[in-house]
Amino acid sequence: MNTQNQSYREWQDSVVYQIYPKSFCDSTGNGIGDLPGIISKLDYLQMLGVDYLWLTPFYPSPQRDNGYDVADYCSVDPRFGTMADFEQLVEEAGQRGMKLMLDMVFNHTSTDHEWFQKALAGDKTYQDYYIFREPVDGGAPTNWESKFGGNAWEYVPALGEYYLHLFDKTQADLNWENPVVREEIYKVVNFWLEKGVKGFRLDVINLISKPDVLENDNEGDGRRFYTDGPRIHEYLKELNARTFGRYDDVITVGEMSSTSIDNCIRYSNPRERELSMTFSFHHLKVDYPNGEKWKLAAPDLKQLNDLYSTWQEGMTEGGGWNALFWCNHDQPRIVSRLGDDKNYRERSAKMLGAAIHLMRGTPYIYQGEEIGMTNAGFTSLKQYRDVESINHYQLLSEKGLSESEVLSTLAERSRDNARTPMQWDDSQHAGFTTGTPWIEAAGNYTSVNVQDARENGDSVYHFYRKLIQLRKQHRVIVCGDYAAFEQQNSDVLAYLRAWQGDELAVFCNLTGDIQEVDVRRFGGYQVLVNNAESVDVEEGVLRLEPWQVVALFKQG
Ligand code: TEU
Repeated sequence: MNTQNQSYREWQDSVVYQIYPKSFCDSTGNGIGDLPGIISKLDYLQMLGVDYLWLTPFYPSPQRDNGYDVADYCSVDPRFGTMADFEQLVEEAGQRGMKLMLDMVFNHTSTDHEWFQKALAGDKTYQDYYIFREPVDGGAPTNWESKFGGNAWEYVPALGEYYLHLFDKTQADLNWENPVVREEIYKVVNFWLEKGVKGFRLDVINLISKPDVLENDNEGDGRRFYTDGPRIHEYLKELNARTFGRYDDVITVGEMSSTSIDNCIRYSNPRERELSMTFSFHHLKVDYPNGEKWKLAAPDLKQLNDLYSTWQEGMTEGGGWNALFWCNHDQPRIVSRLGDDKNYRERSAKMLGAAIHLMRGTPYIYQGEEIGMTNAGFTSLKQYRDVESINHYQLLSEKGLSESEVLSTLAERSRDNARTPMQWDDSQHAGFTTGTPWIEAAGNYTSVNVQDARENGDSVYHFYRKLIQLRKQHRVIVCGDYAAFEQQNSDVLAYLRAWQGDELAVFCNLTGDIQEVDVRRFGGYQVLVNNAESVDVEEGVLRLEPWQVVALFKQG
């Protein structure tokens, strides 16, 4: 695909850093991370070189789903600080050249939200803010399943009706068909725009449009009826026009569950005036046998290769824009999941970082990924905090798995793997808090921490700094097209980037074994990236060490 005629927007050489405030840095000693804690680490983030800071929800919430159950969209939960703290964060980040991206959870509210409380009290106006339905055959209106397990409807005896919750029963789905609800949403976005926010991450935004008629799904869990739903593009165009689309310096990213390339092109092609870019998750399901998250299997590397080719080439062809990521607050740590966090932790972490940072799109770094943080290593249910994980402990036990099988599954799949405290140094609780942390730190913080990473010039941290700098130095990384490098070995992720004569060839060994690639056509190219001691090319054959990444570059 020739990308010469595509125009590029200023933000497209940017990198976003995701902060999970609850686990980032606690300034008060109450064991919970907070906004002043983030402010205290802005120099570290500036040194890393990131452009946007995406904060997951810090709004008032009962914390049933760690803030994705919002009880008030336009204020700060006291456990995280005050609105003055937020305003200071915007100001001080701006002084360091960084902008704030906030997480907007518009598919559902907490059942503690005053809107839902008024609905429960019988106020018809507010009942129409949600999706209430009469029982069908004496039971739930449909057989749809919650993504956290169980049925997706909750019965309210006082009303004699059910309400829909695609997630936890304390997260009631909003009725986007109702124009009054949409107006409420626009007020929220404009409130934060007026606070100087320059980015928005839209939580499961492609689930907001439900069909007029809700029916049983006899082929699945119901997602085919509401995913990329009937009016989703209409809603996003209206949201864009009434809020962030009125600014030319605000970026948006939609979290798109179970979506398609065609939809993501429509969501992110600038001609559509919907969003700037999209998160899709297919590449993070290559270790889900038959798409089942709670079953363990080795990753399918051929599927991973194919997915990257189709999504990179497909989105480029259609003028869409990918968010590039491995980690977030819902995903296990990638160095544990796809790398080797025992024998090659730093090298495999660097390889995985380079694999996506040299692709076409906007890279997202999740807190701790830049120092190669690993999964939590929890061995007991009492260490877990995540509602989804705790639900599945019960569900897997009911399916007959033994205690050790259940705990082994949680240890690999739990979202808590990403939510352990950021590891700042080797002091107690990894320097995250002087109190008792709301969740235990991973046991390796004495050797895996920011202090060591900054002092070690060969650390994952300094490698990520270089990746971020390369994106700003070489337009081929931002603007270049993408083509899979034709080779039959799926244990190597290999691709080519080209832009106005510049060429970049990237070779990632996805395994702990030595791999060989024919690179005769790249003779004379310079080594731009290498995470091992040396680059071994003999007679046109590149010999990749375990977990080695090599990027070869030719100036046009
Ligand atoms: O995640 C939606 C989502 O698709 C994942 O949560 C996934 O379904 C879940 O982890 C089961 O594997 C967003 C937020 O990122 C997540 O933290 C929230 O729990 C969820 O929406 C509900 O708001």
